[in-house]
Amino acid sequence: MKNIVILISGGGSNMAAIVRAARRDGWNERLGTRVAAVISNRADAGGLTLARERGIATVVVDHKAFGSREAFDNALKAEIDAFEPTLVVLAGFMRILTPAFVAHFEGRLLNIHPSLLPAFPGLHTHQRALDAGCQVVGATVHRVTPDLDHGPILAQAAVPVLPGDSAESLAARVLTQEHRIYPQAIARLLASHS
Ligand code: NHR
Ligand code: GAR
Repeated sequence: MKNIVILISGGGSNMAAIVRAARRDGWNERLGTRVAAVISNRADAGGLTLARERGIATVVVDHKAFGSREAFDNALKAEIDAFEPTLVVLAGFMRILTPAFVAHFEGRLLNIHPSLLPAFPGLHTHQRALDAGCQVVGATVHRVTPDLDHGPILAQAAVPVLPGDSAESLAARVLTQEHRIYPQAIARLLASHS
């Protein structure tokens, strides 16, 4: 069985989209894959409730309980390793990961970022795209490397910026596309593993 571990910090709608696709498209039967666990750095992440409702194991590793990024990453690494994952999927996970953590999971770490990379790495992407006058924005699925939001691109989707858009309305339009391309990219990767 190939295990997927999903890391979240918030609402978990991308996580839920992946779980939905896994069940709808029979990843268990077709790809020998299951979502084994959802891990959050925040105990109050809404996505934890969604995961529990779906019968998925959940773990909290609170970054505030650790004195350094290295200490947090080591604890997180141990919790993830317990599930022997084939893929570790960042889905709205908000902590920058250390080079040692990234090296440990090399080739197994993916992220979805809410911009058309290489434009707008980092935070507040939608406001920055509006401020720059972008007419097209989107989301990118990429491999995680030590260099933030700069890993090889696996999938992208574009959406238009419409008159009167705010960062919030743009984020919502992009998010619906994230829910489509992230499960697709993961399924494609898993199929190529077997
Ligand atoms: N880690 C590495 N090494 N490489 C990447 O490409 C990563 C990563 C960790 C997370 C997601 C990324 C995004 O898609 C991601 C990609 C958090 C921050 C950030 O500044 C930036 C980018 C991303 C995630 N985080 C602050 C920090 O100090 C905390 C912000 C908060 O807690 O709200 O870690 O956008
Ligand atoms: C998504 O738009 C994701 O791309 C973004 O946060 C949202 C999480 O939503 N990720 C980042 O900004 C990472 N820094 P979700 O929790 O509902 O999946």
